[in-house]
Amino acid sequence: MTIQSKEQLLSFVSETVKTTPVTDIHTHLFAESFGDLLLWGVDELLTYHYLIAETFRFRPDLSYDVFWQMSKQEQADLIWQTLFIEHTPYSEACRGVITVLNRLGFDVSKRDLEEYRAYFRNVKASDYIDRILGLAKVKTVVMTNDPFDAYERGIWDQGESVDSRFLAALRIDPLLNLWDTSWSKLVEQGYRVNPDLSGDTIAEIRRFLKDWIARMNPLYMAVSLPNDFAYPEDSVRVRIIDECIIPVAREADIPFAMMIGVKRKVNPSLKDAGDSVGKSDIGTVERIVSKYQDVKFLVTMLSRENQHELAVTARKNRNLLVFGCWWFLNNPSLIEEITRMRLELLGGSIIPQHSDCRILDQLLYKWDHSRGIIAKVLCDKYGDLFDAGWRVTEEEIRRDVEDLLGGVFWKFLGKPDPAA
Ligand code: RAT
Ligand code: ZN
Repeated sequence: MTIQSKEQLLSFVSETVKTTPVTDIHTHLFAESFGDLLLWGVDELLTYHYLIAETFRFRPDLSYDVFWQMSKQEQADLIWQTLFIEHTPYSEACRGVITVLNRLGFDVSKRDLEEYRAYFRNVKASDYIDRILGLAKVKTVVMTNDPFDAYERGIWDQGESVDSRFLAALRIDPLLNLWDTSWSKLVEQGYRVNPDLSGDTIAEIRRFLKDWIARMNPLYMAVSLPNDFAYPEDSVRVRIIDECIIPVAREADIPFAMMIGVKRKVNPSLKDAGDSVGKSDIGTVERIVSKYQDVKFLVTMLSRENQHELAVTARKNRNLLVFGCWWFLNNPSLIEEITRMRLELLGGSIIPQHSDCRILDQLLYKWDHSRGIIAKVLCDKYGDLFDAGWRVTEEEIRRDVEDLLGGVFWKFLGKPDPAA
């Protein structure tokens, strides 16, 4: 049905963005069968590493050691007291907690942390997964699966049936960023590798990747890379990319996802919260994606300064799909600016957002907040076309939104959306 009034257009766009189920292409969430790796509940929400960093800013006298020796509940109490009671929780990560509690039906005006805790004591993980995925309208979650993690390896080795709503991504950071220590972990797993890449090492790394692809059936291989990642370069990292990752990605027909721009451990005392951001050289992305046009690349960059040139690079290379507003960019003002710019340069051939959730409950806020912004930007774009006399149908809007919230990803992979 063709939409005839602007008012009707804007309300239909907003409603469609709000209700269309999402494929969340990068998270740190896990299916229930992964046991302790699946995090959920109010104490996990409060001890999210984004909030830990914010808490230390208001507690100049708090020793890092003292904090890390506290129990999770003690840490959560301190964070609640510092960020929510002694200050107003308007940072995006704080606001997220409030959105989650509100969406779960709690009276947040009571500020009663014990009441929220009491609820979680009586909830079963499987019911909670259903509840959160349902409320957040997330149909598929892509996990971050680490073959270097002994606990996780154990789960894959048991080969338990995996919840089809949770799909795998093979994460290979240690291989590309910490070869000095990770080569020995490959040896422990039975691969004949040498620290200097001599002998069978290259073939054995390929065998390692192919074995894990066979075991996990990942949608892509992924790595986070430092802001000074350079390509080409005479380095172990680049040799492994050229001689292992690229041929395996080609053969398995899965993308290589590069998340570029992290400065790891600028403050090691903060642990997971101690990483930062740096500007990267877009030439690195340009050179690698144009050299391997028969390989698919999913790319996100961490610094705001790289966003425009990344979008332009995607215009030139159809094997490059830009995704998400990552980590320090996952804030309303930046999501809006970046989404607007990407739609203007690339139309709908983008994945505007992923959640990066570490705690299941966060799906509620990360997607609520992002959907609101995506809807706002889309309303402007459809509105501009309307003003120029272009008319769209409801079916066309549904098609466009479904594409942005998952369809583009599945088409890029060349796979049917299993949840469709
Ligand atoms: O956003 C985050 O939680 C970061 O700590 C990282 O996990 C980042 O998203 C990554 O995947 O490396
Ligand atoms: Zn992540």
